Amino acid sequence: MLPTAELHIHIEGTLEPEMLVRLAARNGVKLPTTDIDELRARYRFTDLQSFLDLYYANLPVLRTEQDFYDLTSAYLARAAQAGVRRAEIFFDPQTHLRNGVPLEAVFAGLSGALDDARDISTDLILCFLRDLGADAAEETFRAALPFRDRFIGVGLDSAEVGHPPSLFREVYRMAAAEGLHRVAHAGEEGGPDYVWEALDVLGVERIDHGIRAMEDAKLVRRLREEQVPLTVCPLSNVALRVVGELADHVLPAMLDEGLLVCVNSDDPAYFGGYVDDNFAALRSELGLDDQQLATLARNSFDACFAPAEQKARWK
Ligand code: ES4
Ligand code: ZN
Repeated sequence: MLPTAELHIHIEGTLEPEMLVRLAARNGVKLPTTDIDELRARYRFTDLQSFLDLYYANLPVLRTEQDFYDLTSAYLARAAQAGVRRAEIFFDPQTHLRNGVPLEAVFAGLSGALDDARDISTDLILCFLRDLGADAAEETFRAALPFRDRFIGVGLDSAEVGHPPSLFREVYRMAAAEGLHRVAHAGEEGGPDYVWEALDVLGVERIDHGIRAMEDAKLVRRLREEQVPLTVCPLSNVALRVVGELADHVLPAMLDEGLLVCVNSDDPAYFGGYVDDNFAALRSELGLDDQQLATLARNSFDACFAPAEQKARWK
């Protein structure tokens, strides 16, 4: 197993159908079906929005601190098996607030599970839902400030097109002033202009996805010269039909261009696998060799926000 860091993982996207059914029963939440096979059959998508619709529809089963603890513990156990030594975990507080769960319960469950994970280095990144707009993001950020020491950065996710990074200039300025790291989803369904904006307007240190940056040669040069990390999620891109099939993926071209790309699972319960499954698919379906896979793993440690002495140990 190749040791790696996982830098693009939505904890809500690790909700396997079995856990969904267990939490629904525990909390008295009604599901359309409790048949695992039927639930899994619904995990099929035509685009990002069709995935997000199901992802948000499932999340009301998360109600208590214990639910967040159990979800996160299950991910960390599976990630350790996948060779993950370092995980920087996204969470979507706005979803849970909308579902009536207080931030205290979300943070307590997540950070409780991180504290109990002995074999894996972890931190949290708070994501704003871009389709809820900038005012909601700022309000969420202020509400999260009492928990400032529980997360190391902010991100931007959910429906991309029509919600460009530049709308979020102010909340990213507030996050920078707090000394937080900044990342953003860009260039998944949105074009290269979204990647430019994330860099120039939000000042992000990493781009999540970024595969459509390959359509803009000037942007590729910028990403290479500044060695901006790109957290690519191959199985996610296939599941959401951002690419036709894995054999068509631009990841090998990104490596050839000298970009700092790494491999991640995004929403593994929904997209057909964890980070080890992504690595295996890159080998079997894209023909990446040991050296290329090792480069991807090494890049992930370069790209992570852990202290330098920890990074040196992993590499
Ligand atoms: C997401 Cl794949 C993806 N893209 C954008 N937002 C997300 N939230 C969870 N998964
Ligand atoms: Zn994502």
